[in-house]
Amino acid sequence: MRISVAQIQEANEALLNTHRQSFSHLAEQLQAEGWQPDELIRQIQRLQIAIPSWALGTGGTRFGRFPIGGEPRNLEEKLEDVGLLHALNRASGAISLHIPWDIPQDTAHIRSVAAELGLRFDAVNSNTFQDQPDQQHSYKFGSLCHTDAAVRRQAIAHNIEVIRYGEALGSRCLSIWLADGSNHPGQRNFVQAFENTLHSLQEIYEALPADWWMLVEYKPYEPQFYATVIQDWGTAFLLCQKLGQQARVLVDLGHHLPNTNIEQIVATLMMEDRLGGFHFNDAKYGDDDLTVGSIKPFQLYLIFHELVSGFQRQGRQVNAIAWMIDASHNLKDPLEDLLQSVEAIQLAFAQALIVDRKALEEAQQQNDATWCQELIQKAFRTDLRPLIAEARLRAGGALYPLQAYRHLQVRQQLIAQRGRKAVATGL
Ligand code: PSV
Ligand code: MN
Repeated sequence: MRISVAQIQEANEALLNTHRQSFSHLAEQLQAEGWQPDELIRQIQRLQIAIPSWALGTGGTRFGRFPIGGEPRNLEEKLEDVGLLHALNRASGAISLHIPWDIPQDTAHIRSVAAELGLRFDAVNSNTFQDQPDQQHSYKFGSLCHTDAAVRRQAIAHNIEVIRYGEALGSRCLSIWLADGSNHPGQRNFVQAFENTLHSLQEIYEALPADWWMLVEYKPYEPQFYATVIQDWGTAFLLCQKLGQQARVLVDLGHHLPNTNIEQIVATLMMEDRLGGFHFNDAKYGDDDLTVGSIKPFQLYLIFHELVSGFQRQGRQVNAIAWMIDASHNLKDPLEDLLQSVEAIQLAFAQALIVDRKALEEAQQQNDATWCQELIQKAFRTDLRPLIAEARLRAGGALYPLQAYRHLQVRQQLIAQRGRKAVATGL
């Protein structure tokens, strides 16, 4: 299924007048504060968020899964779904693949389908946390950290294979998340596990094309509940430092223990120029993979405040790192959830763009805590939804993507085409 320009225009029709009024009011307000709405819009349009190929179907927990119907049955249909999102919001112009869940059989064909939909391939992800039916050695006791060199060799070879798929698709980074760790005190020698992981990563790093990045993702627990080899940003950072300039840390928002100051981690990684990418989601308790911005929108905004400050310091554009969503949709329609997530990311980014950084710096120097907080909260409390809608409108997208999605009955059509029982690969 494809969404045409005419369908988008038709969906926008009824909303145009109200939108014009609210946008012109907001634009005036922003201009009065010294911002240029056109420039803000250009920056918002530049931010493209990769959609994970594994999150287009309903997720589940170990207690069950409740498929919604019409889920993509193969990679082409996954591209088609991301194409639908991108047609609506013009901000989801990339897809991140997980291998072997989504092996591109015919890379030239898959590339041309993606190009036709205006999509590019973001990070390719390896998977050594599950055993595949045809694999020789098991990852039950780890992969890159394993005590047995043969298991490590198999996991290294898999990662190199993923790089090759990525090259054929035009991707520029390999994203590695390891489930390696232990469940029981004393089960594993920490030092040996770290060193094995480092040496395995070094071999993969050597196979990395010169213009690629290796993204190293950390996570404190799950599936291992006693110790995880790459448990936190410090461990990931240490590995990256030992590996070389092309290795960078990937921050998944759900991979922190409760109340961790993620924005401070982001600031430190940017200071050291080691931030490589993001997996956006939101969480209440653990790695809950909920809709971005649904639980802690203020935290998301503070993270973007550090990101924007960091990019401005470095003189870089916002598209300098890999932006991805990593979420699971257990109750909602995955496509609806992804539309909400992308919008939440855009909003937090836009709010961070209108922080008066000069005034903030002065207030910080004077230790004027009250005024610092005032400046930070002012931007967060400005309703920038009309600005995001205008950015979409100018790019040919829908003023209100979620409403347009429902109006066009996308899910019903996908069910009619693919069947009620179609279930996507993923977790
Ligand atoms: C692990 O929880 C993770 O965040 C990693 O990024 C995996 O690749 C992904 O989720 C699998 O769904
Ligand atoms: Mn992740």
